[in-house]
Amino acid sequence: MPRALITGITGQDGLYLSELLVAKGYEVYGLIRGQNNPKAEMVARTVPGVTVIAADLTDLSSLLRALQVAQPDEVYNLGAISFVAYSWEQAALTTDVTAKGVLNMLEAVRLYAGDDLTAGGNVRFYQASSSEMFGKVQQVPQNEATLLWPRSPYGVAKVFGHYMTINYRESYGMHASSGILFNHESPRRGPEFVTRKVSQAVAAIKLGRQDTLTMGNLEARRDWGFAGDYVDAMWRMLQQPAADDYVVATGVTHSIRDLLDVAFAVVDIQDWDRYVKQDPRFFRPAEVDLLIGDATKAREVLGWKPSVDFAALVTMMVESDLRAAAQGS
Ligand code: NDP
Ligand code: GDR
Repeated sequence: MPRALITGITGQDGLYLSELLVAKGYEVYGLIRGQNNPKAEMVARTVPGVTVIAADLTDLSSLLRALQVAQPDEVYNLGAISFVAYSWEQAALTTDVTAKGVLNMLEAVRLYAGDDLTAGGNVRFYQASSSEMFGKVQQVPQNEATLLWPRSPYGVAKVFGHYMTINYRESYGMHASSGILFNHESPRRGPEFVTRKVSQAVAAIKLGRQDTLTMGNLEARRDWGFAGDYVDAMWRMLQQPAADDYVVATGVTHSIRDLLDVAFAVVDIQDWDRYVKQDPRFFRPAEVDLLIGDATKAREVLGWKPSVDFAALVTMMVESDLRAAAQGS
């Protein structure tokens, strides 16, 4: 039975990935931080059979102990401070977790694997890199060779993690791959991110529980896919004979206005202008440019392609929040 260790198991991707791996017959271990993290119970309920281990990405020795307990064949490093807007408010903390946390995890794997690693590596490592690294884009669409130009403390931290992953691959022969994933969403998306903020608000407006949705930049554009599809790409990367970097994206971009159009249309509201306000509070000090991913390499090498398009994704999220709101959750 293959064994996997996932950091960030309480997050959107951690839950989908653990479900995928359990279904494939893996024994799955997940890191939980904090002395009494209420999400531990949610993980146990959502993905029965997963074993949780207390550890924190900022504490190398806790990561080493987690590896000794899990004895994984595959490590998926998904843990991060992942909200871009927040990264300006706590840039140093974002650096500690999202940048240096990657180094801690890589180093823990190296220490854990010891000679085996230098001999070719028996622990495979996945790093959750991001399209935010492209920032002020130098090429449209973006692929694995596009110059990185991050525009937020989060983006800068992800660039560090990305190059450190490549460095461990090149220095120690570690089977370390980096997935440069574009935005991916789902009903499990945190409510701080724009798609979920909109889907929750649209459901509440439809049910008469909310009358205003306060937004930031409506002209921003993203290449949005479904998280369930994207965790499958992560797994495929670690099944390759050699580690590498891959862009994972749909190749289609939409604006926040498009998101509002589709989300409100699900509840038969066409004139959403009367509900939506803008507030400078939700604008960012710097925005990324036209993010569109070119996932040709993932398609050709991994055999990966997205299965859910933008309209289906937004509809799925609004319908899920309508059901949750109707049930009073
Ligand atoms: P989430 O924000 O949903 O989850 C982040 C996870 O990181 C949570 O489990 C959180 O734990 C954990 N975490 C935070 N701080 C620490 C810490 N100090 N030590 C250990 N774990 C910690 O993110 P997603 O699931 O959306 O994304 C997964 C990864 O992929 C992240 O690294 C993200 O940056 C990256 N990514 C995401 C994309 C997306 O569109 N979703 C696109 C590209 C990259 P807790 O619940 O306890 O806070
Ligand atoms: P992003 O996601 O920054 O792309 O990072 P987010 O959903 O937060 O923002 C997307 C775009 O929407 C605009 N926007 C708003 N965003 C939020 N959150 N709230 C608003 O009210 C709002 N109004 C407009 C933003 O300006 C932005 O342009 C996500 C995270 O998952 C990262 O961890 C990941 O690396 C990248 O996706 C790829």
